Amino acid sequence: MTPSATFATTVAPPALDELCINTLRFLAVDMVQKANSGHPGLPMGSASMAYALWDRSLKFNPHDPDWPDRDRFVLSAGHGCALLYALLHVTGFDLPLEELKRFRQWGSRTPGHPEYGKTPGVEATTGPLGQGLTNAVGMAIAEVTLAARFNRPGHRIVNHYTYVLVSDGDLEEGISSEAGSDAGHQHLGKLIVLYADNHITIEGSTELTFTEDRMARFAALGWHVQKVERSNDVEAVVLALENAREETGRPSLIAVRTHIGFGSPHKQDTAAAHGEALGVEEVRLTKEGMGWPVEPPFHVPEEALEHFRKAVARGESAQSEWESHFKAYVKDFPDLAAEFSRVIDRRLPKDWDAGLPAFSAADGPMATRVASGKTIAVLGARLPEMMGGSADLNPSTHTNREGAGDFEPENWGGHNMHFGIREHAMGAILNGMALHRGLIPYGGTFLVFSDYMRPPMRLAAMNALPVIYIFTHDSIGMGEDGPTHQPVEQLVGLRSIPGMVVLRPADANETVAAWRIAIGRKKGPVALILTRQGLPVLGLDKYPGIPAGVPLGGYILADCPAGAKPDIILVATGSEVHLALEGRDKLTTEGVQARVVSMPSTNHFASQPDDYREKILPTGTPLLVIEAGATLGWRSYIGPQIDVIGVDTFGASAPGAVVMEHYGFTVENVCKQAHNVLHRLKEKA
Ligand SMILES: Cc1ncc(C[n+]2csc(CCOP(=O)(O)OP(=O)(O)O)c2C)c(N)n1
Repeated sequence: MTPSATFATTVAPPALDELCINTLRFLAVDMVQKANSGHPGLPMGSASMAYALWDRSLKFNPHDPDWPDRDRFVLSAGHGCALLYALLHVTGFDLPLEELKRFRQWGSRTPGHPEYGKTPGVEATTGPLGQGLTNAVGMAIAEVTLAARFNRPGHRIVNHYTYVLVSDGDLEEGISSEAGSDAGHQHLGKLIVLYADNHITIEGSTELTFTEDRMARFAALGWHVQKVERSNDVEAVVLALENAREETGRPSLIAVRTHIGFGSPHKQDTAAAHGEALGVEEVRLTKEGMGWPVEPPFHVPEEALEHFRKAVARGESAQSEWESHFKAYVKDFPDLAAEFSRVIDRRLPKDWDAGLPAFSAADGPMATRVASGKTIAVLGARLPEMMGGSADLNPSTHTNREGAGDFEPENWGGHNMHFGIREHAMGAILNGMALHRGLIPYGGTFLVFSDYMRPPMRLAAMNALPVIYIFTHDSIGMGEDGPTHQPVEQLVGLRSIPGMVVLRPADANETVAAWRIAIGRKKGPVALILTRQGLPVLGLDKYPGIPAGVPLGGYILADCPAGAKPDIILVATGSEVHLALEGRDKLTTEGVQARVVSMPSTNHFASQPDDYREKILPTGTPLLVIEAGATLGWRSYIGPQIDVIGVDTFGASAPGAVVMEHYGFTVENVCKQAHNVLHRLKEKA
């Protein structure tokens, strides 16, 4: 396969470029060496191409990292983050050199892999390979769809590129084919990928595992592909980037033949440069070999800093140019401009939830997936920023919005997305859309296939991204397709993701309440778990507590006669709530007083104050939990005799022993918690 273009010049970068590139290289080397942990090889090899992009084309303002029309840059090979932190520092983001010296330490702004929200200028949490590339596809989708919606002749207020730096690992991961296929199909011409083609992964040469013709593969996926043979040829990378931007109909892949650990006399082009500090002696030899002062570490030559910091003036001028365009836009299109600001700020319009349906018993039986579809139709009409679809299951997941148009190549104004049978990419694309801002992304599939998209869901939770999942066919109750399609362990699995709100509504009215929560949640994902089968509708006349009860996670749906103390509490979720209600009626005739608690969200219930939870599930009253899924997880409702030292939030970047201590895994804390349990039991006795 011949790439669309090959650049094989051998020009060494001019002196100032070289000084700047070496500044990046050695900042990364020193960060990893000081932490004695991290990945020096990729930064050393990729510094020149990153420099070519950041110095010559990337549109960004270090003093306003969130300016909406900036170009996006995603370091998909997140393990190489020392390079990103070095770039952010030298170009003038709020990342002082001190933070680079605290690389990978507790509480620093330079965690072991880039974390969105922790470091200004980091556009996405990356590290799990393939995710960043696919986030970037989502960002590029957001760009074209917002451009279609908001740009007007003479007014291009949405007009930026999405750049990504990937490694072999990113392209080996299967998700890159899903994402590449979708990006090629959608003609995302403003997506440009720089590939650090260094022929090395952890176990050695890519000859071991990765011998396909990558250029041919991406060309077949509909991409424009180019090769740059020499990584240090800044001008060749600059030219390839220009070509990529000129190619408007296809996304671009630029494979740059980089050298892992460039400059290290004993480690360059070997796996030894990948994932550990070079070592004091090798750092010395590398610096000497490249004419760099051995001491002090973290050396930033004034001339290089001065050059890098021009990014601030450049960025401020690009931003102010955009702002003056935007002012003119406000004048010509005041309503659209206000709408643009609203969606970028994630503000909901006034009365956004007016007109949501209220269902009556006569509407039933109705599957909650159907109620969800009806709710989406109403919400979508009021919230044009809602955009989503499913992994080829729209007719089953009820995720299609009538009249909202299809998002298709060159018809980017459509709201209905067709992700194809690509759940993994769908999850990561939704993350990219949310990261970009301006959209409320949602995606659907069968609950059992949520497993295929678990990695991006975990990242959505970690990044606190407002992404909505619509998972239907939610239990063995889905029937005939059998065990391969019947989810069992997925509910507990989703609930175990810190920050993921899981809602399994019992009927159509709980479904509406669940959607209200999902749309209102601006920080963090929500999974709606919906039935395939029809369910009776719990009319609001008989069950007026539903709208207020669902947001509490669990509430009393049907109680014992006034004043009576329940003999037992039936706790149920989703379709099993109806079983609990019928069971309660029968138990009453048998002389047993039963309360029915509907618990659409164990997460929300767990976060209610103790006295509320005690009111709903008084200590000592027997419980029977009814849920058509794995029973693991319900044990935490057993009572005061149980406590757990565990991890219910995402971890932190620091040496392992420090992390363990901060999370309470110490002898002192074990004893303290043991005393707490004993004390609680004594009090209850
Ligand atoms: C999904 C996933 N699997 C495994 C890893 C662990 N890992 C980190 S880097 C890497 C591969 C290294 O090769 P490459 O991507 O070429 O990076 P380079 O050696 O050029 O730094 C692996 C397997 C990961 N980060 N993400």
